[in-house]
Amino acid sequence: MADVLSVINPATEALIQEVPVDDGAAVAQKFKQAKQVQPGWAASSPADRIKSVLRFRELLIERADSLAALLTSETGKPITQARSEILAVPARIDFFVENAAQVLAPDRVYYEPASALPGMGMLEEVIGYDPLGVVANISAWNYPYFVGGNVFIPALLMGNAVLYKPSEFATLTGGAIASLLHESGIPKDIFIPVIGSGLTGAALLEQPIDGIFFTGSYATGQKIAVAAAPKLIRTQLELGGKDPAYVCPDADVAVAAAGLADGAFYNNGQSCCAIERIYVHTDVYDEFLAAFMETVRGFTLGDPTDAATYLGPVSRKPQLDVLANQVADAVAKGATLLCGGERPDRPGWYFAPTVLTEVNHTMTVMQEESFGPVIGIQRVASDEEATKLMQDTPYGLTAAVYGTDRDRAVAILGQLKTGSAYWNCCDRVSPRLPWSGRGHSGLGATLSLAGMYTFLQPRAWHLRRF
Ligand code: TXE
Repeated sequence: MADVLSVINPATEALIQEVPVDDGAAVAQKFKQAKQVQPGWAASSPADRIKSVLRFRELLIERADSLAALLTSETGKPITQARSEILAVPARIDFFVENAAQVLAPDRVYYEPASALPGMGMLEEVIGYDPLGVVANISAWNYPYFVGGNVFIPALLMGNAVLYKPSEFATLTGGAIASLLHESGIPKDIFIPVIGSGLTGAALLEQPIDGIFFTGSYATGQKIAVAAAPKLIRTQLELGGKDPAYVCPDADVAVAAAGLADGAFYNNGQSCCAIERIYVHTDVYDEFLAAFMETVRGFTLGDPTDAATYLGPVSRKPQLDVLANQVADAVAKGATLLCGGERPDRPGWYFAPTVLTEVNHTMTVMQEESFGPVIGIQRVASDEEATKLMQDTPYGLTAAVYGTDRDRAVAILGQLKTGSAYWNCCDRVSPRLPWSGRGHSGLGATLSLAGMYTFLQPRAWHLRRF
């Protein structure tokens, strides 16, 4: 009998379903199917591929309620946030669709008419774009529609076949995405879900795939890079972060507090670009802290299916220990626990929203990704001190500065090695801008035109006529 994985509801700890897992032989068979049909898909008209993707867009909107309910059931994401995620995908699809024809079109970059001189015929130089072939998309559970869609939508539009492995913590949503794509006209062998945990992901990497697009943790990202290295294939890794924010002395404190509290606690802090560390200038520290705590105390923790809930359970049980250990480590080293720090007395994998002050960089909470509802706030005396502390991380996903002076913010942010830089905002992603990490936050970019070209390989055409 095939192995199964158990899908558990994090809010109730009840078993939702057992799903059969793909073993090595099943993964190999799925690769073979995709390999066979991918050339035909690449040769199909981009207009037909666009039509299917636009139908998928329509279905997402039509079925947003039931898809959101499914996502909430297996990840514990509050229902309003699940709906928001699904309903934000159409804007990303619009960007990809609007640019697909232009990105795929060959570029004539040089032309020389035939000359009367002997042997000097017409010369044309053209850049053509070929799809990579069959690509693997190994995905995370925290935003399956966003992080998956950033890969599989442009990959399909550019003419690739996709073997899509959803996270084992968002398996049912992965299956729903596959059904919707197939119903929209994407052939079943062009988008194939591959079901299972890390072992299945590893089996996928053993296939002669033409590209790997991974979203997940730094630890797993390293393993993916090692497995992909001998293949010499396109390897893209979107990994975690320890994203900092700095509140300048001239900041609008109310705006900063509300924005950063949401940035730290939205989706229970389980966002790659969640605010993970806050540095506040001493001149506005007390005022900021008061406003921040007021916002956090206003967050409603509860049943994620209730539209009033802002904080649900965390999605993976083992993370509860990670969070408890970070809090214990910080308190043992002198931090002040302003709220939370423990599991509320109720069933489900809940952790109370936690704010720590008097923190420093000897504490794991200021060094390692929390990926949960825990935030450390540190007082600083100057922009220089804030900059130095923000730089003290191997990660480089995003950073934010709140203040009224744009030049000051840009000067600080320019000194940080991050893929995204925010002035008076945070935890924001745009389809028009590249989404990328530096250092331990990853390799390559999704979204923007760069995130479309990444699914293509250029070919240099040297064309002469005599
Ligand atoms: O990651 P994991 P998770 C980051 C986020 C956090 C992590 C959370 O910051 O660090 O993702 O996601 C499969 N060979 N981002 O917990 O555990 C596994 O089955 C092949 C960054 O899911 O690394 C799952 O499908 N595959 C971000 C996937 O890897 C393997 C946006 C990820 O699992 C494997 C969102 C193996 N050996 C989250 N082991 C961004 N930067 O955009 C596991 N897997």
